[in-house]
Amino acid sequence: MSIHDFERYPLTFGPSPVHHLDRLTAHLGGAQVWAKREDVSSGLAYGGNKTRKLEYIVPDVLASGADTLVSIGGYQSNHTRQVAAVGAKLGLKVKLVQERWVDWDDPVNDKVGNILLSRIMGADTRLDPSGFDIGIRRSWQEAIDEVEAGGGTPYPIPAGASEHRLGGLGFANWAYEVAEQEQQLGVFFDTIVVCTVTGSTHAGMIAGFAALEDAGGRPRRVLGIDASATIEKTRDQVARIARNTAELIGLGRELRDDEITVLEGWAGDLYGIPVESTIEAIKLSGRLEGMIIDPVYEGKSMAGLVDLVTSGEISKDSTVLYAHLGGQPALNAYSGIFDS
Ligand code: 5PA
Repeated sequence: MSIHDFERYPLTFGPSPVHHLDRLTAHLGGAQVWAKREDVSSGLAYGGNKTRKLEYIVPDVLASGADTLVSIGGYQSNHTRQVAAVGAKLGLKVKLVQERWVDWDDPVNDKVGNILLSRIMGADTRLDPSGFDIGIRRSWQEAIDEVEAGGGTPYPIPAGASEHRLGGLGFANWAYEVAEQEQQLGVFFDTIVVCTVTGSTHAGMIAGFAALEDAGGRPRRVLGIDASATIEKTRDQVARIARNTAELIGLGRELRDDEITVLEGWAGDLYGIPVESTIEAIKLSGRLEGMIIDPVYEGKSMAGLVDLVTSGEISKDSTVLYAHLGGQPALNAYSGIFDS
């Protein structure tokens, strides 16, 4: 079994673009920094990393005969917005539990950005006062039960599509896509920087790059930057999903602990609350590259990249690939931090 044996339902335009961030690279004065853009690779409601994960889940949805996708996230979840878009595209109903994962008192937090888009696309959005947790939630189970009680057939998609058997495949394939793009561009990315919360993005990459390395590829580091602020849970979840995905794609060995690196230090104290380094990173990539990143995820992983490159922890002779996983619609709920 390899990644190529799994069916993929196309939801993206093709490989996501890869480009050099020349002004950011010059500003940081260290490693060469490139980006791979999940935020501009799909026509479905601005895309993002879940769209790529869902490409490997949709065949299972269609085979199941389900008529309703049921998923969960915060009020400003990018994941639930992408589930809403995929449901619209497939002609399925969508039920979303939107929990109060972030204690952020912007008055339009539950009205603009991602949740607004999900509503436009016809999803049934249900607000729930529960706080942040990447685990399996009762409210999600209740929503699934309700669909059944109403005579429907639910297809449950967990938070971030992570705790799903196939959840790691999208980014295992991302690794193969990177290897092909490297051939075309004549570069080698020795370091990958990726934001991690529910884990299957980072985990899929770990499994995919391990398989490439075992097939004779050069070794590289895949650095996950925690944005959950619940580091132990996220580390465990990344390790578990990476190992499951590795088995699924036929790695044929156990992943070593040193292949699973989740770094802490840029999440702040709470999921969803930007700290100074997040805001600086957002302004930096906006001003230098016109590249927009968000305060919940990508701003935190970019803050990590900036520090790691500046400190030389990612060395000057490195070529680093920043995984831009989307997420910009949430900015609308954070206008207060940029109003001066
Ligand atoms: C998210 C997740 P993982 O959850 O796969 O670790 O990905 C982290 C991540 N960047 C990184 C962006 C823009 C993301 O949206 N978002 C979640 C959501 O509900 O949107 C799953 C948490």
